Amino acid sequence: MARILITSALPYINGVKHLGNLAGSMLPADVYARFQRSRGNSVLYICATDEHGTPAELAAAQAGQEVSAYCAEQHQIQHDIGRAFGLSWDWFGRSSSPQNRDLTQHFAHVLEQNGLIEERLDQMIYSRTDGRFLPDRYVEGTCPHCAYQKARGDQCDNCGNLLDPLDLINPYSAISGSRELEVRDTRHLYLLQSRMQDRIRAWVDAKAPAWGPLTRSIAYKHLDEGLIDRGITRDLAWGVPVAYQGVARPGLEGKVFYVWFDAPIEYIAATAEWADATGGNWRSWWREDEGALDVRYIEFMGKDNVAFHTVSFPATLLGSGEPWKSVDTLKAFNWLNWYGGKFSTSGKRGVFMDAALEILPPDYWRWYLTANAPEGSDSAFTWEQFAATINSDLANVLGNFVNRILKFTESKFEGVVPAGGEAGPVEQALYARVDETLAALTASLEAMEFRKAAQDVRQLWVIGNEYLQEAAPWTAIKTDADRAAVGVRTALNLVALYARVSAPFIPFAAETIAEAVGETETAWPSQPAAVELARVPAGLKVQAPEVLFRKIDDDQISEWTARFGGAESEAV
Ligand code: B3M
Ligand code: ZN
Repeated sequence: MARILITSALPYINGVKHLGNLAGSMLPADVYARFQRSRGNSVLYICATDEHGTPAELAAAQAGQEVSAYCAEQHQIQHDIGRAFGLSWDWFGRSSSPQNRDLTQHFAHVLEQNGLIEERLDQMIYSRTDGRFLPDRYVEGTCPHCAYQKARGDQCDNCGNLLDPLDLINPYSAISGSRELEVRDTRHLYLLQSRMQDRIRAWVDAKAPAWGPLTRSIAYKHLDEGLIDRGITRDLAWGVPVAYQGVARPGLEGKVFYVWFDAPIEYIAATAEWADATGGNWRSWWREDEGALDVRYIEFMGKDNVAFHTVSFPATLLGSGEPWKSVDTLKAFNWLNWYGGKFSTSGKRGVFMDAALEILPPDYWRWYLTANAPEGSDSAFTWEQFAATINSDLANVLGNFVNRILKFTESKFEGVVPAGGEAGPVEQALYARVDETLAALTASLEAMEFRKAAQDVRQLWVIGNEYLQEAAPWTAIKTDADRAAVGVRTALNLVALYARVSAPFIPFAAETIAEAVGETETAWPSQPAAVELARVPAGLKVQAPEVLFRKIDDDQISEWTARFGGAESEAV
């Protein structure tokens, strides 16, 4: 039994996430976690809300709430929606937890002891209008790399480059819009990444063979450009105080750590939150001197987060000189776009996780977003493609198969799995195809190739349809009762198999399908098809489920296009 630690990028606390966020981190992490659990492995899937920094402060201000109250409320909302999507986190923590405060302060402390943190007199943008410093997202302006006019102080959303607020051309305050900005002195801590260049490159060299091309290219781009020292504190009120064991660092009273310093540490701290709540042992997952040497650690995230996870977070972990577990496989995703443009909260473009569940059950989204995961390149959501995928894959291929054979069993065999007959050449041919496709599916999931995996599971459904077409028990029943019995029994066994192999993708429907044929086994199939397709016994009572998947019609497409925007709405 392998021990597999899974984390997905921590969603910012500033409001419900859109489908692009879900598709590029939490959903694939969940599919993978479910798959590995069903393989019998010991899986710990950890996520949390990222609650510090300017995104939290700005959103709370906009909502007219205290930051702490805002975060508590939004955390609960994100938690509940994630659960409604079937996200099977073992723990969904909060980066504002005491565990994260302690660990963040611990890391800063040991990094400083190791000579890797330096206090510097800094110049920061100060707004006279707002009466405060404007770190990171508090300042916006034109990107020096790509000329995008709404680049944020910490990163350009358009080209992805990390920025310093001082890099921005024509900066203005994100609070007041004021351009009355000046540069003032302020003291901050810097993590001396420049001194860790060789160590981090050696670490990347060792890990990169297990990464995909997207992750590798981003990691080496940053290494080749040369690592720069990074400010890890901010003039903000909300965050982890720059202190150690309750004592503020002299000269930096009232300041907090930078959100990107404490956020990845929350992967560890959320595991500690989980342990405190459940009695688990978090150190055995994270400390190589306490059992974590045999842990395989996999991170899921969008491409804009990769630099932080291949350079910055490793700098924290390696620089500590302590035996922390670091990532083995980093699975990065491109963007899911909305009709070729970006999702936009302010522009009301795109579907957000809460609205998605208002209009359709979670499995519809899970299936579409996995089958069209932005893996090799960006992918674009369109209602037309969404409807076509659901109607074809879920309603026609899977739903019809399940429904047809169960209805037939009800009408011709009183809902009881028929006895009699033996597998013949048609079944042998089916077994061979199932064996081959199941092996491909297992390999795709192991490799975290989610589009391919969705194609493979769909192919298994197709194979069932083709088998049923050929076995044609509705014809056989007129002349050969045994042949009809074998066909029906085999098809019902296919239904049971589908429940098991579809569960990582569409867990809710998979449960309904399993119940229909009395399948209680949830383990991933590991036996030859001849064995796996002989589990549902003759004599068992089965029952057709309520409609599994409803087709999406043109009226719905028009309605949703009007509600959520579509091709005709302006890109923002
Ligand atoms: N909250 C950014 C994002 O959601 C950030 C990820 C943190 S991962 C430690 O894209
Ligand atoms: Zn840019």
